[in-house]
Amino acid sequence: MPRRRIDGGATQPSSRNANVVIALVECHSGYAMIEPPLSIESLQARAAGELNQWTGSAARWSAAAPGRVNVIGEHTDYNGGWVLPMAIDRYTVLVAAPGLQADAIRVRSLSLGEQSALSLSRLSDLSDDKWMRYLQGVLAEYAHREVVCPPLDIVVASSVPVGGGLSSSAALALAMAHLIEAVTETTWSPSERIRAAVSAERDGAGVPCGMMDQTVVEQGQQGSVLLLDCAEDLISSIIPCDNPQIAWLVIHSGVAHELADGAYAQRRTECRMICKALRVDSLRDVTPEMIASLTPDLPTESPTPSPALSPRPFSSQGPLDEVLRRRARHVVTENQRVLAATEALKTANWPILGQLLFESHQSLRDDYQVSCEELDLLVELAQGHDAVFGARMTGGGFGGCIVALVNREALSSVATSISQGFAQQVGLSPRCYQVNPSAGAGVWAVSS
Ligand code: GAF
Repeated sequence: MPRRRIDGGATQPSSRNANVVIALVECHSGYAMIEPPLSIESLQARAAGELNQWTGSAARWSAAAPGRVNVIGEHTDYNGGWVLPMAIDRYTVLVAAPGLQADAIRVRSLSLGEQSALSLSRLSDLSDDKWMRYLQGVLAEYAHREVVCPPLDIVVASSVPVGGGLSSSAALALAMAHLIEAVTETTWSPSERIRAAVSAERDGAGVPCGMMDQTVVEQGQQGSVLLLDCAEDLISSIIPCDNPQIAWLVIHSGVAHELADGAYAQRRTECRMICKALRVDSLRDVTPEMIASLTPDLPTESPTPSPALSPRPFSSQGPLDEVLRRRARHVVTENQRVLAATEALKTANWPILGQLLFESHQSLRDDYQVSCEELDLLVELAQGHDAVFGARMTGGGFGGCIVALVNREALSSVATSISQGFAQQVGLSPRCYQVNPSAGAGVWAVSS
């Protein structure tokens, strides 16, 4: 699978050594280790300043939505399973003023350094700019139900890393939903907004995603993670996790994940094939015994992961293909891990929770095959540190970030040690963020 680095260069293991010297120089001059968060107010002030410079208008409306980190439960949402995500204190903020161009929504993104526009009378003509399609999709969902936005000039400022697997797209879509409601003086329910944002991602951006990201971005709770039951699309419990003993460290591999390029959709297809073979509606209904009965020869130890593995033609009568069995095993065991992790979180049993995170990563790497070398290296480096309880890739995969559960007292030394180990092997200092569980999306008053 082609991967793009955030800095635009190709991922070339062979070119790594050439970069080591540069990275080591960075090490000696001191890393800016953990990037401090930017408040919603400061993001809003930046965006409002830009809007004023660009159009001469003062910001009249504003909305904000957080990114998310999924603690555990990956690729289970579209299988009717369980997930355990939190909204985080990294935000996408939109500010807007009445538009100066008739029939147009004009948008300037400070984080992307790009500007784009779309026509309100032709919302179904997909924008050439992928990021614009999230806004367009949400506008179209509101327009279908007669909530018609007037022309607007919008500026986006964000501290959610793009391509990091931290749901920058769901944050953009849900901030837009709240902005439309502020402008049109409408109020939709959280589940209506979530559905609008999911449609924007599926139809506009072409990613056949589940509901996890949009649900937690909309309904996140300060200081807590959400246990979501994706069979019912509901929050099944809210679990406090702002314990002073621990910290959540997110480290970006520097590899931009691309969900729309086919591998995500391929995993969904594989899961549907398994359901057909087992004659069940969803993998939620599959037990380990059902897989075991079909896989007498499946080794306990996973083979070396091969990105080229893909399912062979499949007969619903015969035994499950090796690749499909592994996909099923990931989903079924991951659901069990989410429920076990929920108990560990409730009882503040960090060693058990940490172990479950490591096991989840292994399963995603070997059975579901959605990790990459850089994510594996980050998890391996985390595993070598005493103060790390557990770590795993988070989000859709194929790049993006890991999340590590860390003893808070040692947070800074963990970040330094993982960053240095990564820089020595890959030639790049990864970006590190300490994230805290935060509240979901909403309208944000414009400060004068
Ligand atoms: C992406 C998707 F958008 C989610 O719905 C979910 O499937 C996730 O990948 C994997 O757990 O973030």
